[in-house]
Amino acid sequence: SSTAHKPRGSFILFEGGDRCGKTTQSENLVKHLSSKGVDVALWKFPDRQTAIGQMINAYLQGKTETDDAAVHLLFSANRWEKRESMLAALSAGQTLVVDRYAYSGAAFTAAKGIPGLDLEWCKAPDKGLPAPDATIYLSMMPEAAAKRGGYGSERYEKEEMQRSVAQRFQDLRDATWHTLDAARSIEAVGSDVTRIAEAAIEACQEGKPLEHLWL
Ligand code: Z5A
Repeated sequence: SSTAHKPRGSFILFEGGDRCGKTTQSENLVKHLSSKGVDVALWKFPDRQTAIGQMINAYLQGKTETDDAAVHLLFSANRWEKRESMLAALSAGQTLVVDRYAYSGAAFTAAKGIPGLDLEWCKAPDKGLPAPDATIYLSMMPEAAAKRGGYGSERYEKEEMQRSVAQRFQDLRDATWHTLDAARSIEAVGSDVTRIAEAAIEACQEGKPLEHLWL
């Protein structure tokens, strides 16, 4: 009868502009950690499966027009609706590798430059969400990212918007932040990612508490 408490999982977040390699790196990281016996799951925001996520999906695909403030709050609600299962997984010892989160939320809306919707306004609805233990920002010039097969056809996939988003991301840097040069090879970026993730997992095993975002 062991009373040993299983350490919590770590919350490892990928952020960055379009085509910077978040999907590639997050999938590779999950494969690597699984092969080492780490209990790990891959999450992605927006979660397009929920009712709110379907509204976001229609907006991103240009099928609906939604007020910019309203859609910002939908992206935030899409994180809040996942909060309980996120906390449950982490406290059960599962590490979560997450592709985009509230930093994308704030950066994309603030990048639109709409009066009133400044960075502080954009951050407000996400205050208090579970905070990442490590944020891996895949940094890349939008012109270089565009060469990776060109941008897709979704709403924000335009070079000028991506440049503005990159500036807002810089304003959001915090203590969890690790900036990686994402223009390098998949392997070179991946070995930095592995090092950062393993350090974050170890810190959680040693008792690092989960924090609340932007409080
Ligand atoms: N958004 C928002 O407004 N508010 C919010 O709160 C949230 C999001 C959460 C949808 O996001 C949009 O929602 C997004 C932000 C906004 N708009 N934009 N832009 P998404 O995550 O669903 O979509 P995405 O960010 O555009 O993902 P993506 O296009 O799939 O990009 P990626 O995951 O970063 O890249 P990738 O698929 O790994 O790689 C792209 C290509 O490059 C692919 O062919 C790879 O094989 C290749 N690649 C990857 N790494 C390399 C290296 N190192 N060298 C060469 N080639 C590479």
